[in-house]
Amino acid sequence: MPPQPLDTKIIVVGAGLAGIGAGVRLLQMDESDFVIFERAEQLGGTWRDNQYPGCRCDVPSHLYSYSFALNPNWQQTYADQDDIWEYMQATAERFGVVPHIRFSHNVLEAHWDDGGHWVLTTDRGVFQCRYLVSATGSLAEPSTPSIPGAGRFSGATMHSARWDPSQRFDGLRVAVIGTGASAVQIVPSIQPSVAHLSVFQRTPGWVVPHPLRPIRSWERRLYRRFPFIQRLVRAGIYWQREVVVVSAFTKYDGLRGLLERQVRRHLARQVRDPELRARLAPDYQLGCKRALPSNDFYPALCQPNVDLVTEPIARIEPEGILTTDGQLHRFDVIVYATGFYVSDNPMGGRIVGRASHRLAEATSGELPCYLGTTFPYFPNFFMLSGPNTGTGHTSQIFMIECQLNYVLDALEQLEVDSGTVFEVLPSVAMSYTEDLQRRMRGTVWSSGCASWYQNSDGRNVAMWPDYTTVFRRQTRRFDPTDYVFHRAAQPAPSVSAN
Ligand code: N01
Repeated sequence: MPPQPLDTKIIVVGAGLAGIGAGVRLLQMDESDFVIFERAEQLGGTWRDNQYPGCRCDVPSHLYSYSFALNPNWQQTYADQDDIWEYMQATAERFGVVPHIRFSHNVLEAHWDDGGHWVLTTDRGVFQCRYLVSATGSLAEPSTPSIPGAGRFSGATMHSARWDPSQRFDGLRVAVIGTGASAVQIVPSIQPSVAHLSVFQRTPGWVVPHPLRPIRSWERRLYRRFPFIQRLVRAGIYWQREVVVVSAFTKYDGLRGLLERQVRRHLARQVRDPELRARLAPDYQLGCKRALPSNDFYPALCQPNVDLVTEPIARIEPEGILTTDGQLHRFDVIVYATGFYVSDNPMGGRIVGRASHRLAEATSGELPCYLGTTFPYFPNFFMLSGPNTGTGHTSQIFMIECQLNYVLDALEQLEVDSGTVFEVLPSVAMSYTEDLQRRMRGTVWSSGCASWYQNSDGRNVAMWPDYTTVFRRQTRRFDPTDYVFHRAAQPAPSVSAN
């Protein structure tokens, strides 16, 4: 076991895309006094955890990579889970991040001690640091609904993000609960081998045509030889998505209507049965829930061994699932493709700032937040992929890199006076949050559907409501006038978030 650092300048929690990105950028600015705590034995975050069959990113590969580590070797225009996970491991190795990762260190609690430190209790000891960076990700904690009787089911169950590779499906009767991004990939992957598949749909998704294709070997050679060509392709994808998708989702209803008509044609082309088609047609705006690229989900639903169940689930019996119409559907396996705890991610309850405030108050929208990154009552703290930094149309890595620019600029400025403690001004965080929620009105995300983008009050705490260029501009520089500073070991400034 490596020696435990009792005190280190920076601790990053989580070795997923954000944590590895943070490690690379810290090393690039000659900062090596940091460790990354990772609860698992391997890095990779959501791309390590989601090993269900068919798992693939729905953002094009050339865009879904760090700007400092383009990958000319992507095999397909939309990379599968294996390739992304391998890319993450290769990037962490290549930039020297791996020696900084403390694997199998689960952070049980982190609290600010008012003496200028964060104190972290892990299952491998207690550590402290001056700056804490949370990079635990928003899609990290699988959510399995508490359906009455679930514990009495006599067959096998699994969540899409905790896939059991030893489970065989051949010849079995299988239920998939949910029709989100995970389900539309699982269903066509297992349908050919199962005896019978029932897909339990509560709300139909917008299933859009998938422009997936293999990247040819001559293209890969071209990207290896002339990296600027891959940069051009990447820029083209980025701008096309910004201009078309963000405009349609946030500003121009007419453009959204045009896209909706195209997507409805995809449904009409792929599902000939009018009764099934009607049950699959969404009755809310495109983009309100995450759009689901797939060319094989609808065809799988049309197969004779598949049925779509839209009757609500009443409870689970030892033999299967009972729906509210009194029908018992018998199964050997139940797959929960039911998503994640996002605004109510349990990690939020474990990070405790000044005056006993918990990060959960910020992630659930009770406390204001600044740039999705800093919060009142949380001194010397940064959160990556924090509230309202999510996007449905472009790469989350773009948003993470914007945040990293900001964090690194902050650290550089703060290190001029190394005893400084900083905290965002509540007035700044409040006016930022109010402005963001004001811009959210009139976007597709406020058009009335329910999704994981919202907290329990229906407030959208996940999505960025504008062009990502705006976020990049806002996070370019750390502006000290947005913050209050004091010396470590002095009493914290008296600030109120209200
Ligand atoms: O989860 P979801 P996911 N009874 O929350 C249903 C990313 N991702 O794992 O819509 C019955 O989207 C729920 O129904 P409803 C991506 O950001 C990306 O699929 O709430 N059904 C819904 O259909 C994505 O958005 C990729 O009415 C219940 C489903 O379960 C995010 O992860 C691939 C239920 C949950 O859908 C989450 O996707 C995979 C209940 N009690 C994931 N509770 C790609 O890049 C929930 N549901 C391709």
